[in-house]
Amino acid sequence: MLLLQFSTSHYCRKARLALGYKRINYKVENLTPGLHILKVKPLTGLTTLPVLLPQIAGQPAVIGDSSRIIQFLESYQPAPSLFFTNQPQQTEALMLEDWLDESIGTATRFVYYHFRAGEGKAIDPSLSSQMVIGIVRKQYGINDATVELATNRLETALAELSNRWQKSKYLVGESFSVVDITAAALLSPLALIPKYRQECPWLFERIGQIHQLCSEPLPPGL
Ligand SMILES: N[C@@H](CCC(=O)N[C@@H](CS)C(=O)NCC(=O)O)C(=O)O
Repeated sequence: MLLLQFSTSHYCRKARLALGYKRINYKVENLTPGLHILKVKPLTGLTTLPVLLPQIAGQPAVIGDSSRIIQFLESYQPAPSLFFTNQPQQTEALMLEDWLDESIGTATRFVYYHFRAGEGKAIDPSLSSQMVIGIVRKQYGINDATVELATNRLETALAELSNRWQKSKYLVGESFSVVDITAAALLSPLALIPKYRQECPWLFERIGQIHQLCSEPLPPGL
């Protein structure tokens, strides 16, 4: 299998964690932001990464979007499973995955790029890095007002995740699932931000454990 990705993207990390958890061999191709559209749009009709090319006879040629990639992996190789056979738990898992994807992964992006352009500029002050950060901020409309909204959304999310992860090893039910993988991947960029490191040690401990379980190198900062 071939995973088309941006090496630093937290959504691509989510797909890698799932591939690693299922012990599926794959290769990655790192694309250049901006130019990636030339390759990706004709394949999926979308502009986003990750995209998985299974390259296996009888399987779909192309799968875009991290959630659909995990659905495919689950049907291609059901064990170990990231889904639930219990229907209410499966519904809860898919709803939480969607909330993490659509709301919290985006909020993390806003807070992370705001940090990298300001307080965290020293992480990589080079012109090329700051140019990329500037382009991302413009593309997504990242500014003081939108970052404040994103920070509030993250606060609610962290309260909910703390509640669930401190009660049990798993965010839903009694087994490791797509929800644990999604939260670990999409919140991992916060590991570089001192405020979150100080306030949420439990989060980074769990992110570290999940990376180990999925044989994925730790994210920057951990
Ligand atoms: N819902 C998508 C979101 C993926 C996403 O936002 N990817 C970003 C990188 S973190 C991307 O490809 N952005 C480039 C673009 O939108 O042109 C998924 O889960 O795969």
